[in-house]
Parts: sequence; C-alpha cells; structure tokens
Amino acid sequence: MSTQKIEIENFDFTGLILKEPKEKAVGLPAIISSVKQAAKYMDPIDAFKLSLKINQKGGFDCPGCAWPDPDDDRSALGEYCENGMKAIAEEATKKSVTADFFAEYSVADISRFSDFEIGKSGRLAEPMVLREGATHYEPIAWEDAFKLIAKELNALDSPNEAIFYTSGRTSNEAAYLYQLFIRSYGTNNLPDCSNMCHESSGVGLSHTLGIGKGSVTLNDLHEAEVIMIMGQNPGTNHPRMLGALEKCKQNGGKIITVNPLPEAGLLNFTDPQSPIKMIQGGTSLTDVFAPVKVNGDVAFLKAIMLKLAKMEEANPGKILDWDFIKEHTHGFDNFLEDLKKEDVQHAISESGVEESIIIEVAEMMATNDKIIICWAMGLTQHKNGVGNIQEVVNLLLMRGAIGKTGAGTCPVRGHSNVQGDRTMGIWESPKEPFLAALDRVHSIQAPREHGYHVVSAIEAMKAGKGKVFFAMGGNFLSASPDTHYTAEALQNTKLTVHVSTKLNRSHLVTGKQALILPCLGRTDKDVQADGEQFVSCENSMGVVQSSQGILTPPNVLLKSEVAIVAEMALATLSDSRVNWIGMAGNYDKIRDAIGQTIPGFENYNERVRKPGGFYLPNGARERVWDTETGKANFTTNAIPHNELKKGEYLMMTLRSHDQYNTTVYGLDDRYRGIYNERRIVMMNIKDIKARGWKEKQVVNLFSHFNGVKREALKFLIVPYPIPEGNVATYFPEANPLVPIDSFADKSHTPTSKLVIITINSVI
Ligand SMILES: Nc1nc2c(c(=O)[nH]1)N[C@H]1C(S)=C(S)[C@@H](COP(=O)(O)OP(=O)(O)OC[C@H]3O[C@@H](n4cnc5c(=O)[nH]c(N)nc54)[C@H](O)[C@@H]3O)O[C@H]1N2
Ligand SMILES: Nc1nc2c(c(=O)[nH]1)N[C@H]1C(S)=C(S)[C@@H](COP(=O)(O)OP(=O)(O)OC[C@H]3O[C@@H](n4cnc5c(=O)[nH]c(N)nc54)[C@H](O)[C@@H]3O)O[C@H]1N2
Ligand SMILES: [Mo]
Repeated sequence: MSTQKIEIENFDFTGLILKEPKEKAVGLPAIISSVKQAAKYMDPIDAFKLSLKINQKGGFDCPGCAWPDPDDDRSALGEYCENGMKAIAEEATKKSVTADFFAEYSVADISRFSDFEIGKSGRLAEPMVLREGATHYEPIAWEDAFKLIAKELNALDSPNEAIFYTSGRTSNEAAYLYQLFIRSYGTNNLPDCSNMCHESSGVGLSHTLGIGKGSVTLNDLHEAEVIMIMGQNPGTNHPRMLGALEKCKQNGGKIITVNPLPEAGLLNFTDPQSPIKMIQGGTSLTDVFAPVKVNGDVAFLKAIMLKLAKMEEANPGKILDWDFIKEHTHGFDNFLEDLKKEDVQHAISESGVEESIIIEVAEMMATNDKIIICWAMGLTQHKNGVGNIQEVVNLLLMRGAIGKTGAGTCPVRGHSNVQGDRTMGIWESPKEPFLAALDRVHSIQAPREHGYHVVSAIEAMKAGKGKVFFAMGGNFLSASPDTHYTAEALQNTKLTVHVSTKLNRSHLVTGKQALILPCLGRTDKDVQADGEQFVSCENSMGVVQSSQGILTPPNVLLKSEVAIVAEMALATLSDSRVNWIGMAGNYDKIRDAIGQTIPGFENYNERVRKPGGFYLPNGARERVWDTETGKANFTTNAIPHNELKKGEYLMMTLRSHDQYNTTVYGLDDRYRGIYNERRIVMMNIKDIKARGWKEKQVVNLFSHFNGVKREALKFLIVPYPIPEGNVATYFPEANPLVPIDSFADKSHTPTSKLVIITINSVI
C-alpha cells in the first residue's frame, strides 16, 4: 500500500449564515434555485430538453427520488421539482473528470477537497486504475479492467470473499443481470443501500402484512380523509409528494405531521406549476403538528391506540373495525392485552407530545375511515425501527384502514429504483422460490447460503474475510456508518471497484488496487448492438415504467451498467451458459428473462411499452395476506426508553435541502434558514444556554457506544426549534459518530437517527 495520507473528512468551515427558518416550501424561490443550478452546471439546451421530458410518459425517470407519477395526465411542464432539477444538473453537468485531472491530482490531493468540491469536479470520463502502491489513478483499457476483476475474483478461496454492493439508481435490467452474474459466480453477498434505508419497513411490513412494500397508490393519497406523515421531510426529499398532499386537502382531507422538527414543506406549500397559486400564497398543509421527541414514535402511537381503546370501551362496536379485525387479522387479543398494560400518561410523556394533541389525533383516527400513514427515515433508522413500523400497522389494522381506497401504508422510498432493485433480486437473503426460478430459467445453481448486509459486509472486510469489494453505484464509504471504521475495512481489501457516474470519496479510500468504471446515467442515450435501448424502474407505489435518456453521453468511452456487467461476466465465468452478449445487445432479452423468473412481470416487454407502465401485484392492497398465519398480524412492541445522562444528547442525522445523500449540490439548507455551512449542530436554545454557549459556538461531538469513543470535530451550534435533549446534524458529516454495532433489531439498519452523543466546546 502507498504511504500517502488519505483524508476521510474535511473540517473546513465555509462561512455559516443564519436566517429565520421558512414556513413555506417550493414557490418561486424553488424555481430560481433550480434554474441557477442548471444554468451553472449544464448546457442550456440540454437543460431545456430535459425539463420537458422529466417523469413524462415515454420520457426518463428522474434520478432523484422514487415518488410516483400520476397515472393519467401529467403536467406539460414535466413533473417538475426543484430537487429533481438539481439531481439532473448534477448528472448532466458539462464538466468532466478526465485522465488529465487524475494525472494532475494524486488520490491524497483529491482527498483534501471537500465532498462538495469532489462532486463538482464533473462526470467521470474513462476507466481508471489505481495500481498497488501508486499515488495517482491512471487510465486503463476496459478489456484490461475486466481482466483484472476476473483475475482477482477467480483467485479468491471462496466466492463468499467477494462483496457486491448496489445503490438504488440501478435500473431493473442492470440489477437483474448484475445479481444473475453474482449468483452464477457463487455468492449472495449483495448488500445494498436499502440495508441503510427502508430495510426496517421491509422487515416490519413483510411480517405483518405479507409484503415488504407499501399498499397505497397515488390516487389513494388524493382520496384519503387523514394522512399522517411520520419521520419524513417531503419538502426537501420528495417535493412532488406535496402536490399529492395538496390534492388530498382540496378533497377535504386532513394532514397530521409527526416530527421533532417543524419542516417547512409540510407547513405550507406553493405549487411551482401553478402561477396563480404562487401569487395567492399556497396551501397550508399540516392541520395538526405533533412534535415528538426523537424516537418517541412508539410511545406516540401507543398513546393514540390507548385513547382509541378507551373510546371503544365507552362506545362498544363503534370505534374499532370489528368486521375487519375478525375476518382479516391475527393476534388482536394478545395485542390489546399488551397495549392495556401500558400507562397512557407514561406513553404521552415518553412521546414528548402534549396530551391535547394526542387526543386530537386519536379523534381524527376514530372519526375517519380512510387513513394513510406515510413515513421515511425518521422511523426506520432506529434500534426499534421495525417496531416503529409494526406500531404503524397496528394502528391501521385497529381501524381496518388497509386494502381499501384512500387507506393503507405508505413507506416513501429513497433512491429512484431502490424498490425495483430489490424486486430484481438485489438482496442478501433471497427467498427459495426466487432462487429456484433463477436456476430453472438460466440453468445455473444459485447459492442458497445467505450473504452479507451492509453492516456484516463492513465487519467481514475489517476481519479480512471480504477481499474484493465491487459497488454498482453509490458512495459506500460516506453513506455507511462509522466512517473511519468503514475506511479501514475498505483499505483492508485487495481490490475495490466502483461503477459510477460521478467522483466521490469512496474512490479515494481504496483496497490495495482500485478501479473506477464510468457509466451512463439516467439522462444519457444508451445505444447497444441492436440499437437505442430503454430501461425500466419501479417507483415507491409498485408501478414499473420505462425510462429513456435523451442526451448524447458526455464521453464515448462510457458504458451502460448492463454492458459492464455482461463484459465482467464474460471475463470472469468460464463455463456460463447465459447469453450475456445477446442480453447486453438488446435489453428486451433481459426483460424476457425477468418475465420468466419474477411473478408479476409476465409479458414485461409488451406492458412496459404502454405509456405509464403497469402496476405490480400487491397482496395487502387486495387484502390477501401472504404471511405465516394467512392473516394480517398484530404485533407487540415495547416503548423504547433512551436514558440520557447529564451532558448527553440524542442526535439524528438529516439531509439538508441542497444534497442528494452524499452528493452535496450546494451549501444551503434554505427552508431551515441555515446557509453556506454543513458542519453544524442544531440545538434547542435552552440546551445551549444551560451550557453557557451561544450561536455559532465551535464544538466537538463524541459518541461512546459500548465504551468506544468516536469523534466528529468542529461543528457550529445553530439554535433551532428542536425538542430539548435532541440535536440534529447533517449526513454524511456526522457519520463518524454512528457506531458500526448500533443497528436496528431484525433489519440491521444503522441507527442514523439515534446516536447518543456528548458535546464539548472548543476553546
Ligand atoms: N433532494 C433529495 N431527495 C432525496 C434524498 C436526498 O438526499 N435529497 N434522499 C433520498 C433517499 S435515499 C431517502 S431514503 C429519502 C429520505 O427522506 P427523509 O426520510 O425525509 O430524509 P431525512 O433527511 O433523513 O429526514 C428524516 C426526517 O425524519 C425526522 N426524524 C428524525 N428522527 C425522527 C424520529 O425519531 N421520529 C420522527 N417522527 N421523525 C424523526 C427528521 O426531523 C426529518 O424531518 O429521500 C430521498 N430523496
Ligand atoms: N448518517 C446517515 N447515514 C445514512 C443515511 C442517513 O440518513 N444518515 N441515509 C442512508 C440512506 S437512506 C441511503 S439510501 C444511503 C445512500 O447510500 P448510497 O446510495 O451508497 O449513496 P449516494 O450518495 O446516493 O451515492 C452517490 C453516488 O452514486 C453514483 N451514481 C449516481 N447515479 C448513478 C448511476 O446512475 N449509476 C451508477 N453506477 N452510479 C451512480 C455517483 O458516483 C454518486 O457519487 O445512505 C445511508 N446513510
Ligand atoms: Mo435511502
């Protein structure tokens, strides 16, 4: 290994400016912000062309979030959104990272850039290799890169020494081919970003409702009487969801927001596609705001359910949906008995929400039948992440609010095809019927032993048991918990390979050798042997549709993810009977194979060509429960108690308004009034005063999980309306504090929203 010093973090302050947090989302400032971004980084004609095609039928799927598109009419302006435009500007940037860039800057030089600067260096242009002991990446021919990968993979003692990560932008076609290669090679080591994201939802929902996905459609949101949004910040992370919430309100629906922070997008929203509303001032979205303490959600939900149980006692037969409970559920008596053991006042105080608000929410739940609960990372990234989701399900089941119009579960996914990747078999714990189908269709013998998820993959590399790390997209180093630990794990491998569109810190913290394989993005044209190809993606509501890029790729050397997998398979597998070349030349052939392997994809090629695509089957939507009991299961989950000693705080790590996960678009968090700085810690003013501190004070943060001291140095205090005892920082700057061994029960999702820390001021 070379002796150059690679920086894992960048501590430079950029100049914090604080303003009042906003109470309104979107509107004109959002348009100005995205136009600025596009103008700065993109060719103006490209920007215009793309804005008309974004999320249109026959257009391309926005590489931003997984929010669904309307089934019927779509806005002529494109299903426009500020952060979608930023995601596109990031990918379709004019700048490119060529061999000259890598010749000029050593890996150590680049590691001294901030993540913002690394991202802004441009699109990756050609395959690069970092040879053992070298200080600089140098160009490598594609053929030689594949040979290098094949040599290292075939030299391992067991295929289980290789780890294949996936981020959630990979199309269905690329994901299917990728897992087919990995299983032909002989391992189920397929950790993915979902392990750090909605895994708790998948585990919680599968056990209770028999399907790891949500049950509602976009139309259900429009028709709901009550939508409760828990642990989610759609104004920033799913801006097009605000339009659906507005429609719900126009139809008379009510919205409850459960969040430690008063997030701007949920308070008030101005539709950027409606000039009239922009002048009138928009819709106030939230009717009831419940400011829970961090991880107060089980307590909050139990308090509501206790109130419902009490109302039912006073009006027998009137509050709970007994027909539904009797016909469709299992375990109700046990659940109720367990619930009643809980003291309502204790639940209320653990939730941090005032009793009057709990009563108001309980009454809304009791008097409306069409109830939807939406959630994202605020519920999943906790020790009790699975418990959080199961309590959401308990509440819906009590009211029969699932499997009917306007009601059900709505886990709002992150990456634009994270749900599709899982459907395609990107999973470390695949089910037997899926593997048996793969064997049958492709004449392979897929391994049965389950593989590593993200946390166990890091542990395996650290222990020297994971020797080759391959990533289909993503930024594993910065997205994973415990950044320094993960860095050591990656540096312990023989080879790290990244298939990427943009440069990121994972390319700098490498194994003995490293490869960067540059690929086409969502917005690029994809021409293969049989002509121009399209791919397909599954959105958050189980709709599969096509996506076709329209821009000339930034460099002729780029390959599609599908082509990279096929060529890697050809180089690595000596006796494969899979037609890799044929499938890479014409993606219809991959879709034919998917149609034969995965239920719900019959006639895939025909149905995906229909404008708007098709819905996948969803048992919970039809009240068909694919669970062990054949019914929807009630469960019991204890209220977690987070004991804080003096000087300890519960930290959640969040996204700012100017980032896409580890990609930093800009330095502002406009809605929260935090400008030009990311190394900040939001604190309640009382907590700040109690320590004798002040705004912009420089502090160091420490976590002490299981007796191990972890540190993240140099953060600036920002006074913020956050519950006392809770603090918030941005992801990924605070990831060094998230302990590798602190993860959710059953789902192994790192507890990125629940880190106990101490804070010291820097004198
Ligand atoms: N522009 C943009 N869009 C994105 C992304 C992005 O980075 N940028 N990321 C994508 C991805 S991969 C994902 S997974 C989603 C993430 O979407 P979100 O889950 O909305 O993202 P976070 O910033 O993690 O926000 C979590 C929210 O949960 C709240 N919260 C934290 N802890 C708790 C708690 O204990 N209880 C409750 N009730 N609330 C809590 C926080 O205050 C915050 O509002 O967005 C996707 N879309
Ligand atoms: N502390 C903390 N940690 C977290 C979270 C948190 O809330 N707090 N959130 C977690 C969540 S929800 C998630 S989903 C993960 C995200 O983890 P990842 O998905 O691993 O991270 P991203 O930042 O989305 O990955 C960005 C990189 O993907 C590459 N890329 C972009 N588009 C494409 C493409 O089309 N093809 C290919 N091959 N590459 C592409 C680019 O090179 C870019 O640098 O992070 C998790 N980590
Ligand atoms: Mo995510």
